[in-house]
Amino acid sequence: MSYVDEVLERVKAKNASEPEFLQAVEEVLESLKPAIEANEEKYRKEALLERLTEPDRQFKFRVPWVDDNGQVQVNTGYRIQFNNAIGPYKGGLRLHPSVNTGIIKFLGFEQIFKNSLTGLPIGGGKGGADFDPKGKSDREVMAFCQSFMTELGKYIGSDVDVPAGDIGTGAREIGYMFGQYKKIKGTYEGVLTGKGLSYGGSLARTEATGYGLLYITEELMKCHGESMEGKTVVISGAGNVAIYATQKAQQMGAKVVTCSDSTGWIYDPEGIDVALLKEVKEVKRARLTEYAAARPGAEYHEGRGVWSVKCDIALPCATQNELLIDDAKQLVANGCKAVCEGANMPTTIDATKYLQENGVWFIGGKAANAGGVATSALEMSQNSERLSWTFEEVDSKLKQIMINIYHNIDDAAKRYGEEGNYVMGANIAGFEKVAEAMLAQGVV
Ligand code: NDP
Ligand code: 2IT
Repeated sequence: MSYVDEVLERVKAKNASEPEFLQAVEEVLESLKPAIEANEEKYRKEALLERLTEPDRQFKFRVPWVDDNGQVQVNTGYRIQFNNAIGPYKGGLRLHPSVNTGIIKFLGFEQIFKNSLTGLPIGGGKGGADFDPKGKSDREVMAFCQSFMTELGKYIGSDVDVPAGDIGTGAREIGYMFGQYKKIKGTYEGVLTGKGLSYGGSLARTEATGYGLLYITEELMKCHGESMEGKTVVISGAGNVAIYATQKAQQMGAKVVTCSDSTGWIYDPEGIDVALLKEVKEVKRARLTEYAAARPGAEYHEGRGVWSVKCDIALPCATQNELLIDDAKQLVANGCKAVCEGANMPTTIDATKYLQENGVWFIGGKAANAGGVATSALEMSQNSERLSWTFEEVDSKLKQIMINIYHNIDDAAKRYGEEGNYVMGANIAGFEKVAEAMLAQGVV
């Protein structure tokens, strides 16, 4: 049996109750096969893949807090420090009722390769809690965040592990967490990214994941002799990534006709009104029905359905496993040319294969959404030198990073005779740097 298959079997047996983690590991290891086979004996002896698929450590803790009725609530908090071969652990905090060990582990595992692809010195980690910020008052969110950080604060630090936002964690939550860390530790350090601009945040971090997604998509189109101008784009999600992806796509001359949340989706043939979407989602924290109510030409549909809309480009920006095999078939039938993932693992493995086999240019999340964490690393740099860069400076660095990622993954795929397989290219390019660092640092 090949070394990859051997390790895959072991990982499956050991983590049988964590389907998302197994999905992420399978996707990565299968596509690393050619790179592993070239060094199989050495990697096997060093147990490189066993070490790569086992987190350095994982914390799971109780988060008690008091709601507005005086009732004590208890949530479960997580932080998984996966791999710090190339830099301090880095990755977001997800606050969503679905959060469990397997989900945080899949996100932390993917973060290792994504962070490596940015070319910046950041390792992989992820955390969060099964807390649902929806419908909570600001005071309740603060109470939760303070209790969460009271425990998390023991394990993180600006040179150790630097969390950030993810689903359910935005500027408000990061602010409360930063305040509590500072109070407990008494130090003013860049321990979190995605901070507000008045206390160490970076310009363009809010926009970075969505903008970065469009920079790499634009480069992909350009390298195939196409442009974004006049293209019809479908986007899922209506959060941080989706909003700024929509904004940048429109700035590039494309028309974005959909968005979605966990209850329904919008088809807006005139093109999504970003200012209205921001008002509904960022200010009012309301449902998309409010968008439709304020926009006569837009249709609201219950459930899921954005992938049924005819488009040139599809950008999944909500959550994992939201683009399934039937959606892939519909996209292909409708003539979709490119799918680039703003979310983490939004496309199932069979759907990914179907898209690739049917000539759709497909860039996975580890490459396509790396602009967020890359800009987080730029925030860390600014915090270390106690300076802030202009929006244009950060944005132009972000753009260059995304263009570099495109060419690195394209080159890696070509090196292994798989031109156009950007999934393989990303996994291999991300892996190579981490593997080299791990081997150089000995058995740790
Ligand atoms: P937000 O919380 O800002 O927005 C998430 C959006 O996705 C919301 O519209 C939400 O709808 C929808 N959504 C979440 N969970 C589900 C679900 N189970 N089913 C259907 N819809 C859902 O998160 P982000 O925009 O920050 O994150 C979106 C994705 O991008 C995630 O996969 C995240 O890991 C990834 N990502 C984020 C980065 C960042 O910098 N923020 C960086 C790189 C990747 P509703 O409001 O109804 O829940
Ligand atoms: O999935 C991700 O890359 C993020 N949620 C952003 C992580 C970060 O540290 O900015």
